[in-house]
Amino acid sequence: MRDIKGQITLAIIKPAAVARNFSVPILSHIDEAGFHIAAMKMVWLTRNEARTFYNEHREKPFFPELIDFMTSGPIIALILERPQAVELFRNLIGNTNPEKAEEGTLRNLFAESITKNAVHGSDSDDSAMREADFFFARMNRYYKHDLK
Ligand code: 3AN
Repeated sequence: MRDIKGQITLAIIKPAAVARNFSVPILSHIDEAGFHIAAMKMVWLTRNEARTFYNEHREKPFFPELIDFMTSGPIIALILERPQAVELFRNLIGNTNPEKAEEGTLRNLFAESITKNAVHGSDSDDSAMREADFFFARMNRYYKHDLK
């Protein structure tokens, strides 16, 4: 398997964005920004799964609301690949708070609120590897072959 650390990020299209049929427009933006979709699936997280995924936030006041929201409907999880994937995807999604997200960013275009903020993107290469493994436990299967 080639070394994918530093080349991938884990993205999630969150429940409200999926429910409002924003998935395809969001995927178009991701494609136009030059990311390769290495893996993709729609899943409805259990509360325990959501708690595990967001474990670092368990003490935060917004944690219960975050878990309620992230388990309110199906989500789309993606492994996105390109050089500098983490940083460039964070730029594409914009600030956590959609009111502060720059014009043209995914959260500016598709988010409703700081909780219902449309899209998740890993915040570091280590997080990307951990989060990709969370959703795609056998992710090495997606990387058997080099991309052309
Ligand atoms: P980001 O997703 O921009 O990296 P984090 O990791 O700080 O933001 O927070 C994870 C998620 O928790 C956010 N995407 C958002 O849904 C929620 N969140 C963060 N801060 C708040 C807040 N102050 N109030 C409500 N929800 C929040």
